[in-house]
Amino acid sequence: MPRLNLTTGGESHGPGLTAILTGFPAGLRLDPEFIRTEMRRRQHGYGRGQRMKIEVDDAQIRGGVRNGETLGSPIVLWVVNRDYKNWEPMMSPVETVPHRAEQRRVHTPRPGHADLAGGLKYGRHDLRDILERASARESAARVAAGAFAKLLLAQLGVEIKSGVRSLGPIGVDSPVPDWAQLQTVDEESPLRAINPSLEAEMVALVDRAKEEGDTLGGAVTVIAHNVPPGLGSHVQWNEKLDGRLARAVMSVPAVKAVEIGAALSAAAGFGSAAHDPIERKDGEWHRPSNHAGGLEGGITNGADVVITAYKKPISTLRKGMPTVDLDTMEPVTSRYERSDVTALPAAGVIAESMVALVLADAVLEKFGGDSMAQLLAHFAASMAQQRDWPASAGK
Ligand code: EPS
Repeated sequence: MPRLNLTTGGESHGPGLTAILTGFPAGLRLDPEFIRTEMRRRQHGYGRGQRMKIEVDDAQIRGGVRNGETLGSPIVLWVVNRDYKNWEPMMSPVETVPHRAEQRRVHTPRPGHADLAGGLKYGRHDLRDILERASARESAARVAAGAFAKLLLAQLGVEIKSGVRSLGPIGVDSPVPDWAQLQTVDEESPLRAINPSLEAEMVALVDRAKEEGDTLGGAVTVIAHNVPPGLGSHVQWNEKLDGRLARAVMSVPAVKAVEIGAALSAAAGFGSAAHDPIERKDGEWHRPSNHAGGLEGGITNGADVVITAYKKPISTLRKGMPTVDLDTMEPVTSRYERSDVTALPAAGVIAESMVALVLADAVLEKFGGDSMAQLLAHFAASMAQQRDWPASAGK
């Protein structure tokens, strides 16, 4: 991200998680209740494990904010792991624990998790040293930072929402949703399904997977509404906003594919069906469809930015998977470490946060400013110029 930078730190069962967000302008008034709600939204969802009953995630602000307003200095956030007390002293960063090596040491790498690749890379004796950081718990820190990005974007009128489009095989043929459909997603429903008529079937499938010791993935769609045209650029590969968004959304734990707009169906048909006609209505640019998902040439075109993330099933299965025991080098079944059956609704909230961070970064890149007042003034001037285009371009 050229303007913002987010670094997170912390292990799943360590004392807590830190997020440090730099490049954020001064003068944004915070809404603590909104930040809290975002953290709770990430914890919600049918199919989560016992951990979410232990944690009550909250982002404590440790820097970069004074009396409820950002200062322009690094925003420092701290999310406590309540579960840490159950893992002390084994997960203590400072205490030396006798026989630490034998305490819940992990030596059967789980297929699909970072265990084997991370163990090979970092040369650790205990795969817990890998899995503690690879755990999706880290995403709590991203959602905390993402709430700041969402609050910034809200000042420009940009809103972001998500919903579960499919779970396992249920809903795989659902069409790409639009903003109006996402507005109807019931935040309190078990799986935040976009099509509520699929919800009961989805819940039953989660129950079945749980009974069988298995896990599930699926697809979540995120839409950013009222995005100003002109974010990102066509001029250089790494400035294209579709690529920047795809990278950020792909980094959400277990996401293995990212689709912009209706890319999958577009790729299977003719160009005449894929592209969105250009119309001029009442002095405004109008597109009767949005197959492009709000991005053309790597630049936002004013339509809603639509991104679908495809998440593989969680890689910790109660029934285990074939693997090799690192102590004996013999084939065994992977050991079970408490986990979720599915975390799809949470993935939607994390993906929203990543989209918010990338869009906030692109907004700051285009409109600039060290304070919200400067940013909003530059934004208003730029939008006025765009409204008059092409006349404003002269001859
Ligand atoms: C998570 C916390 C973790 C997991 C989950 C996400 O808690 P624990 O490992 O203590 O049960 O529930 O992580 C994974 C599914 C994973 O594969 O890493 C959280 O806070 O989101």
